[in-house]
Amino acid sequence: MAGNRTFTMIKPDAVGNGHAGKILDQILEAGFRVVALKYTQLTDADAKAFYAVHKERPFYGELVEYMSSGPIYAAILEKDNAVADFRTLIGATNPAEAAEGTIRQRFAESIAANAIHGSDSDENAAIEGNFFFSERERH
Ligand code: RTP
Ligand code: MG
Repeated sequence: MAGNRTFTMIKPDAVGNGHAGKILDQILEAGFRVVALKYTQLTDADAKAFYAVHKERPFYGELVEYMSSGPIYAAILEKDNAVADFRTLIGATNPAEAAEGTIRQRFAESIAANAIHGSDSDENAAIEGNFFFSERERH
């Protein structure tokens, strides 16, 4: 069975620090299949649109600036129970609260520069995957 899907970004801090390979390795080791992958950089407008749900939050400006500050990897991942299992794998938003061995505990610098994104619902996983990948790029 193919399982279901989530969407992730390896964020600018983790790419800049050279952690992308180790993070991808941990994702694959955890049983996720990469069904789409690209190396790209968000423009200011892209980041504003992607994070529009957070536009009233106090950290929105900082988040948009940070997410457009350098290259990222964006990917669609497949696994049974993908959304929830991936959130467990990456750990809490604040790396100081992230469980031992999670991606954020291992690689994140701070609550803002926290290494990786994971969709929070099946619906958002589909919206976010479609934001980055055309129909031809996801199978
Ligand atoms: P993500 O969407 O990136 O997977 O993270 P999340 O669900 O764990 O956290 P969310 O509440 O959706 O926040 C999105 C991203 O905004 C940044 N943030 N900064 N400075 C702050 O207090 C703060 N709070 C959140 C983080 O980069 C977070 O991942
Ligand atoms: Mg979120």
